[in-house]
Amino acid sequence: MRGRREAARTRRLRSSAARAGSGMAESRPPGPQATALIYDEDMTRVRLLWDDPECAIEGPERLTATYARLCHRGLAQRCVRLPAREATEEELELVHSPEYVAVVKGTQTMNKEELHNLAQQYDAVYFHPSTFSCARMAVGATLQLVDAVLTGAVGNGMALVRPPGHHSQRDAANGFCVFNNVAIAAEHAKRRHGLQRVLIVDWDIHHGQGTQGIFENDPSVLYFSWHRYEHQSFWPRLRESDYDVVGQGPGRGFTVNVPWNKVGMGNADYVSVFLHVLLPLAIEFDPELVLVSAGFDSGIGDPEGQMQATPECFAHLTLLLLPLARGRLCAVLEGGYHLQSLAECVCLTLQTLLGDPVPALSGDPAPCLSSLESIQNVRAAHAPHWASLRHEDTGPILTPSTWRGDGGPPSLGAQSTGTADRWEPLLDKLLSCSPPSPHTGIGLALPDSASSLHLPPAVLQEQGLSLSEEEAVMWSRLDSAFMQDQALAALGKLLALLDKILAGQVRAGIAVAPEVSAAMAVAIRKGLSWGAQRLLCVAIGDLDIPEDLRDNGHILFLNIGGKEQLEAASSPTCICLSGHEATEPGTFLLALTSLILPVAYSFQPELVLVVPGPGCGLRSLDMELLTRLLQGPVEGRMLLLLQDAELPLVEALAWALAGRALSSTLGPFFSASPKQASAITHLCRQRQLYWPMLQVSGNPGPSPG
Ligand code: Q9C
Ligand code: ZN
Repeated sequence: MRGRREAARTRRLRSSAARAGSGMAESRPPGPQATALIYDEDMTRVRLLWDDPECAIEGPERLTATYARLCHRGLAQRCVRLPAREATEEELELVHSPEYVAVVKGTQTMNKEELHNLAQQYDAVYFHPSTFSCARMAVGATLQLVDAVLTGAVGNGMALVRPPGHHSQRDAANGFCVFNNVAIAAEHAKRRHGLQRVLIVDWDIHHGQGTQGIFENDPSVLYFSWHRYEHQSFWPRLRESDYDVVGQGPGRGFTVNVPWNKVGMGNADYVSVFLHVLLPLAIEFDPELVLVSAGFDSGIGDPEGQMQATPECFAHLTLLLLPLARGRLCAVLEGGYHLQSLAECVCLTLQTLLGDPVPALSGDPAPCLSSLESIQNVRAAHAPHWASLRHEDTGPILTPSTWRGDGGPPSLGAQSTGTADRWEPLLDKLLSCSPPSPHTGIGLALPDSASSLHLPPAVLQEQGLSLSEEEAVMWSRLDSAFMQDQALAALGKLLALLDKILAGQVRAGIAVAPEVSAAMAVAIRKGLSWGAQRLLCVAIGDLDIPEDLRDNGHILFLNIGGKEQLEAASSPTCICLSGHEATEPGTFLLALTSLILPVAYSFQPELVLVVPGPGCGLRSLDMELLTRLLQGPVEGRMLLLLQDAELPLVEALAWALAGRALSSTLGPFFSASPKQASAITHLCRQRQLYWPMLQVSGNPGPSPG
């Protein structure tokens, strides 16, 4: 009997698998879900005319190689193409002085010697007769992108521009930068579109001291930058790049600097800084627009950065930013000097903007001691300015970043320094592998009564057969007398859907069941019987994991907002933040960034189950957010289990699984109650030895047990 059902299930599964894969590479028409790409060959005209090893790395092939790869991957074709334009002088003067604009304008008619002489007046800059036109176009391209996003013509986008902008100051060119593209765009968003809060995320490996200087007094622009610093020995070697420089006057707290004091920082270091520093502040700030100073010299292989973040890391960084400002994100190219690494990193960023699931993050999920010190220090420096950090006893600052002793602090190390060629063998491997071919198909297991939903494309509706009573007893371990026909039908569909997810035929799905705790136990047993080694179950509300599934080493159970469970305190695989206050917006957001996501990134699950159970007090927006972000650590393989009563959530969550922006902004900000905040802090400290991404300081945590 069971055999025949199984066979029938498999047949259905094969035929629908083909359907699930279709129709996913189509470009979207302009609209709030579309992604814009701006690229104009004119910006390849500017190039170095004389011998200068320092400037030679900033050449036209940076753009041509990147654009070629975007086309080769089929990514450029999926974007809405917007024309670039040259910014007006009035627009340049939103940030720059008329005198400086006139100086740059003068380069159009200069000869080589005059260009060279002018360049000597600045640090790490060259000029070309096309510099003025290209630099105006870099600004104009950025403004076109911002206008398209702010008018709703597109949802997000990227501008591939040269020259870069973030080192450029009101009166000076610097570090290959002529006009400050992103700073002008932020000013334009404020003045022309009336925005009150703009977030600038500068993930280039150099400090955007130009941008910082322009907005240091301005509380309407939150500027975040991480940068290679090495205790002030790395270019541009400025005291004002350190973590204790936080802005001035009304702008105090709105400049956030994360110095990297070692090279070799990798994926775990970058994601940790986003989770523990940038996101809490950005959520509290509640931006209306996110501008990314997207330099990829922070990527592996770059000769300037000497860091180790792989291209997928930029997919994760992008994913983590997309919930802000309802996804209104504009990425604008800054640095990036290893052509292959640059091109690949841009691909991963754009792919994420397009809503594709993010690939797994490789490498050790533990941040290094040096990055933990930076995290601790910047959190301590900002605790006075941000409610989301205030509850922390952030502890004393360990070592000032400017500390310079003999040979530096004792081996706190990220991996030791290496030359660019040391990475070449690894890089070739990393960059040559075929592009990820994401299964974007979503499956739904809904009651027959559910109909007329507005669902994303490539959704398949599961038709699985009802379970027999014997099967139901086997999977649920419950007496079948409690099982109604409806429940048997729901479990049958759930198992069929989970089969497809486990087999990789569908990436993610949603199942609705009348008894969600029984469904949860069934799904976990199914995952285990399939051979899952790491299964993360995030249960919200009053849900408990059956005795026989506890502590078997393959399941990590995270319960938010449930009843107090004393036994859980001693189990390493059971993490409970109890009490219904835990699902209030402020507390939940804090738990998400400081507990749920760090645990998930540390655990590296093969499958995530998300189960809003009885008494789940989460707003539907928070469910969307959880759905979107928890896909990061699991390559999108997620099954949501919903109670019948939650059926109205299906549409929004199906879109969240399919990669769409949140349906509204996260704001206004609520802060967690001090009691809840300290409960979260306590849990994080207690578990940080098992789950290293929970760490926020260089101090060792308590020993387990
Ligand atoms: N050896 C951008 O990435 N040279 N500018 C530093 C250190 C200047 C970088 C020399 C680097 C400028 C946009
Ligand atoms: Zn740079």
